[in-house]
Amino acid sequence: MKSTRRKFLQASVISSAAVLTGGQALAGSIVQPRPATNGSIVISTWDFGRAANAAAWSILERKGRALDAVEAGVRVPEADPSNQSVGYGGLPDRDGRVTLDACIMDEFYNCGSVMALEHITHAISVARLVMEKTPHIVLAGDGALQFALANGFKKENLLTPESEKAWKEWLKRSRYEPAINVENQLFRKENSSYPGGAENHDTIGMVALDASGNLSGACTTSGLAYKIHGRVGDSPIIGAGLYVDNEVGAATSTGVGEEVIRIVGSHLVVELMRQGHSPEAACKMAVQRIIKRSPEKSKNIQVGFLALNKKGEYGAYALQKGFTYAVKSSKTELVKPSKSIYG
Ligand code: SD4
Repeated sequence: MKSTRRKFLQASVISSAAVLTGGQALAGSIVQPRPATNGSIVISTWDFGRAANAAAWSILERKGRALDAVEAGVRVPEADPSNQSVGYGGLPDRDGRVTLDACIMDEFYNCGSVMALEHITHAISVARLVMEKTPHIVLAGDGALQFALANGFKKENLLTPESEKAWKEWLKRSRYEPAINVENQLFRKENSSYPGGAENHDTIGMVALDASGNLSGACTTSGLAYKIHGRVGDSPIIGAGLYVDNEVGAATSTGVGEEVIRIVGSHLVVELMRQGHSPEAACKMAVQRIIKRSPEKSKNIQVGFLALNKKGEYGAYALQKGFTYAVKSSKTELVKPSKSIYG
């Protein structure tokens, strides 16, 4: 009787430990707690993140890997011609060329990136191949295109008639005014003819936590409209537009990339979470760092950060009102306005 009860107790210790460890074998009696196996969550930038999250969720709900989920997720806006800041249909540079920036990062600090890639809709999948098939992290320009073509991608024309029309309209004044999603009425009034200006379209950054408790992230964009040919923003730069540290959390950014690069924004957010700050507080502190450097300039540009920690807690913060983000888990599906410093 006694020995049966002991066996039962031993069995329950092992099975509850197995739950805690996600089913992995135990070493001695030390239990390493890991997040519950049903805690998958995906978050992404802007309203259109909702459709992207749905694609990511179809992988996460089957206990798939966060890396696969974020790649599948951001491919949705990449293929959507109505989204003029990502992939196919993205607004071109000032020479009329659509150049894409993207990066991806997994739970082992593996990462891959493409910069100024032309003619390929799914820049994120090329970035993943750079990560998985080369000893490098970044491929840029012609080299990135050659690599994509050598790996079976087909050359496409990414400039849609709508984006070409917007570019031709812009050429009439040719003024470079990178005003992204600034919900500033005065700015809107003064710049109403700036195509692709104060609209709710932007980079997609996505981070996810999977059923095994692992984090990954992806970020993809056509970058700032009418940029100088060859300009690269924060989005494909590991640590700036995206960072994942599987011990702590993951973060991504959107907005004027130059300001994000200067503070290595996404890495900063992750390090602030490591110090114990919540995702929202970490994002706010990164935004404040941008303001500290350029208090006047920061009033007329947009930058937003979005973060997820290892426990599945998330948060965002932006310079300006108007930044939204989408969340999907087994309990929630929503699009939320981010808090902001101004407005
Ligand atoms: C960049 N962060 O290239 C991007 C801009 C963006 O759509 O978010 N654009 O600077």
